[in-house]
Amino acid sequence: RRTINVALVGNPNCGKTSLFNVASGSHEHVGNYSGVTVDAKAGHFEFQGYSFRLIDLPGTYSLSAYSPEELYVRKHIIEETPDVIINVVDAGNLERNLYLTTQLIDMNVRMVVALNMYDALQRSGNTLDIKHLSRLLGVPMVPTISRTGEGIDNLFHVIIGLYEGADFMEQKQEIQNEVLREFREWHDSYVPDHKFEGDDFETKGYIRHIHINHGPELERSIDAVKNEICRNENIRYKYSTRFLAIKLLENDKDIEQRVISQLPNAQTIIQTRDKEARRLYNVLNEDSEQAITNAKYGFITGALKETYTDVHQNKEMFT
Ligand code: GDP
Ligand code: MG
Ligand code: K
Repeated sequence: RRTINVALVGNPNCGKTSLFNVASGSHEHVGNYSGVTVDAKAGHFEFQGYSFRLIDLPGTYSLSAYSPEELYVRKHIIEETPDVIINVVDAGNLERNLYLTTQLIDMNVRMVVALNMYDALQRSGNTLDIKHLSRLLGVPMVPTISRTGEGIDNLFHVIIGLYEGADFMEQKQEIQNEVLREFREWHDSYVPDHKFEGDDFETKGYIRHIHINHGPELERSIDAVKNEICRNENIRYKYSTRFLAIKLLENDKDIEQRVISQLPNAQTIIQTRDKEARRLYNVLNEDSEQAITNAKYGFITGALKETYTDVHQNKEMFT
């Protein structure tokens, strides 16, 4: 029986370790990383006839190369290639938490968002249109309360669906109904104009990968750098070349070193990056790293405007 490798990625204090404990039945200490050591805990468990290996990664706000935690998490994703990533998100702090989500989307990893601390969101009276936000991001989202364990089964049902992918329908007879129901529910809301049935599934595919749109100027530069990277036809990339292009435009030194040591046309790639960075500065009047950050927050703000209602803000409008 194959083991499904799953990694928990999310901001500090969003409930990763609590989720790890409740899913794996372990009793890891819930506390902040001291900052001195960076490591990850692994837990093993069985669910619905599947074996899982779950990794609790250190908390990060971003996937840049600015802290040991960020580098560690990124290295884990790139080198260990987990089958599915659980992006744990504090549902009460969406704007900040979804920034990391947009970077994971750039990496084109298979993932599900655990909308954790959902109890706090419910208590606040604020509302979130989960299905719509899930569609806008192109990522399935499952509300969870890792302190009590609510939603964790649903989360792992969706993970099984993601892992099984296109072969899932063929195997559906062998898979317990509960798994299929959860996954179908998510799928139907996720691709609303496409009903989940039979052969249709495989041809249309269920992963509707969405790029975060960074606006025309940035997208043009990302494409230019990406095209240069893709000239290496015989290189098989373990992760998204779009992610590489974005990281180069962010002046990410770690990715730059990887490109220089691994790609024969690194010099032309870096030259293209430099040329595009200068062009961007001229048209946008900000450096490319800042422009990318701003574009990502712009995307998040827009998505939340459509899906999130803050009761306190509404009240202010009437007083
Ligand atoms: P981590 O830093 O991401 O590993 O987060 P922890 O698992 O250490 O949790 C941080 C704090 O949030 C702890 O006090 C948890 O008890 C609490 N917590 C975790 N999940 C939930 C949840 O779903 N709801 C609520 N209300 N609190 C939670
Ligand atoms: Mg933790
Ligand atoms: K913590």
